[in-house]
Amino acid sequence: TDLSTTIADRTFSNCMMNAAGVRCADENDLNQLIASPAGAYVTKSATPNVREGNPEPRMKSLPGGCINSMGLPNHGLDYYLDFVLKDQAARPDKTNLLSIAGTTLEDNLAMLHKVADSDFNGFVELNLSCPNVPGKPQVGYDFDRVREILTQVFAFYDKPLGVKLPPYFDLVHFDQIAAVLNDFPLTFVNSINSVGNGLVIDPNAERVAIKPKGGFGGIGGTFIKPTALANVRGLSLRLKPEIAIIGTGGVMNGTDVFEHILCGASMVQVGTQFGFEGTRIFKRLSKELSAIMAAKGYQSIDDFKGKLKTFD
Ligand code: FMN
Repeated sequence: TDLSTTIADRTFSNCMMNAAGVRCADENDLNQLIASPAGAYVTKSATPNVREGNPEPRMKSLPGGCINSMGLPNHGLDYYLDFVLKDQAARPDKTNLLSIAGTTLEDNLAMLHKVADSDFNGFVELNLSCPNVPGKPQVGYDFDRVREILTQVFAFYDKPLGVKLPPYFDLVHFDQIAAVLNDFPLTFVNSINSVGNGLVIDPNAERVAIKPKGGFGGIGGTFIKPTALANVRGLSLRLKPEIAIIGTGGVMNGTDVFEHILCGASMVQVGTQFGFEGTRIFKRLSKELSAIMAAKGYQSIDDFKGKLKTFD
């Protein structure tokens, strides 16, 4: 079976990759992804300068999921831009993703100017959904602000760019965000980031599980799959066809990848479970997805992408 996928004019040998923030923060992590069967990698969301992130404990693993409030610890844009440029020179036929997450519009514009002025020709993933910067709102929940940011970005940025979105929970919000996104030449949207501001507690200690923000944090893993699928499906039904969808959230096994693609994803990212298993997960997921496709007689992901059935 053929697990390759295409976004815009770029072909990826495998439709699975890591999700930003998990095992992609330094050269060692990224080189492991390069050596794996993943179809691409995305770098840890970068800010203009190095950030240490929030105090520990800032992440807690749970059976099948996790809560985190990392606070964007990263090496700063220059580090990741340098890495992707060197990789691009070594493997010019590969497309990878550079995630950026300014905590202000000015930071995002400054970083995008730097990327625009560089030789980077991969995809930028603009993270509009950082729930873990104390005191800052999630841009993705402010539709006018999203429009303002994208207006300023596309005024000068003309390389392939996508946005990483938080989850939406109301069908009217799907309509509203899609109406904004459809007005811009986006290459992709990535849905979803962590489900924001969950609370995990330790009943024995009668205490929260992580230190930042009084214990509130983003939820990932199996808990969030129905929300992720709803967002991939909801956006896939509303976005113009030129905007590809990257499906993220709750992927543990090949069936989960299959379901994301049925909902309309062209590429599927794995966060929490990739954190648990490391790069060998891509071999397992590929095997599991291939087995499902073979049993159903599907040769390529286009045979079932977006073809979810309803009762109507
Ligand atoms: N998403 C980003 O866009 N940028 C980040 O820097 C980022 N950091 C994360 C750090 C951790 C420890 C985790 C668990 C998630 C992070 N995420 C970040 C969100 C993931 O990319 C992903 O959208 C989310 O975890 C849902 O996928 P999952 O259910 O496979 O974990």
